[in-house]
Amino acid sequence: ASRLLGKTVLITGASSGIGAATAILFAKAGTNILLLARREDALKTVQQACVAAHKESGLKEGGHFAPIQLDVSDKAAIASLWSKVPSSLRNVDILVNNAGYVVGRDSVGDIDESVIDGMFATNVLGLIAMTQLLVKDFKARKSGHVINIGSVAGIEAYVGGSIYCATKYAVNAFTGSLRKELVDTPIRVTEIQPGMVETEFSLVRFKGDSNAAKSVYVGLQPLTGEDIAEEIVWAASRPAHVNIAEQLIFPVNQASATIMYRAP
Ligand code: NDP
Ligand code: 8X3
Repeated sequence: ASRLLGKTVLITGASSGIGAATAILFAKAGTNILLLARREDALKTVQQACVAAHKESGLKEGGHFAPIQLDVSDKAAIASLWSKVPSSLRNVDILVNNAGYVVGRDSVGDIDESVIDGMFATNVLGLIAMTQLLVKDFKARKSGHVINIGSVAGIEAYVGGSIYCATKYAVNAFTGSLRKELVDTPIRVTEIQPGMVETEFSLVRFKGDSNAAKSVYVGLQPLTGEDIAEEIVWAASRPAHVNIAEQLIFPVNQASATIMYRAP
């Protein structure tokens, strides 16, 4: 973790779940963090948790946490991002493209057009726009690390997941091309591919229906945001010559997008 001291991390979707847990763990490791998401109040709560985690660490490096309200599907907002970032935090070392969501489990033919557009705008086009912005800097500074949050849904398509799976397959393809393009540079490109993680993900999928969200995890112990945060921070803290290319992580009772054991 000493390799992370004083680094600056940018995390999209830092207001809940995996992104929030990742911010807190990076804060403990002595980094500075740009916390991006749409919900400003939730971002401020995460910022406070980062301040507390950094204080508890006793480290003197890092400790600057800037909440920035930003919708990654808003290209104009991304284009003007630097105007909202304190000048001391403009040299980002690690980009964590984590913002993403799914709505519903509808079959092809029945899916609302706005749901399709929204998922692609955030999960794919937002991730690409953020990467374009940061990779330009990384190339100029000859350093940097892009960490994209893919999914088992980007490796295995499942019934009722057509659009979400298509977005995560797109993330996988984009990340693969990027790693190959950057092979002659010190810039690292990682894709983290979680299975079932209990966050606000299912609540968002089922439009706030908490019973439907809970039923996703019945009979098994899902991963937590903290479990994935550990993988992200671990990948970021490998020696500079080591690139964790891809990492697929399941709860112990999950073996594919659709194969899981649920205790009766
Ligand atoms: P959460 O719903 O808890 O977190 C999603 C985060 O993304 C929130 O902070 C949300 O913040 C943010 N977000 C959503 N849309 C936008 C947007 N347009 N602009 C900026 N921020 C946005 O779910 P998770 O933590 O589980 O999800 C994080 C990532 O992990 C996603 O990419 C998801 O696809 C992926 N993943 C999740 C799995 C799971 O089982 N939970 C499994 C595999 C992958 P806000 O609403 O404030 O904007
Ligand atoms: C989330 C995994 O399979 O629940 O990316 O859609 S899944």
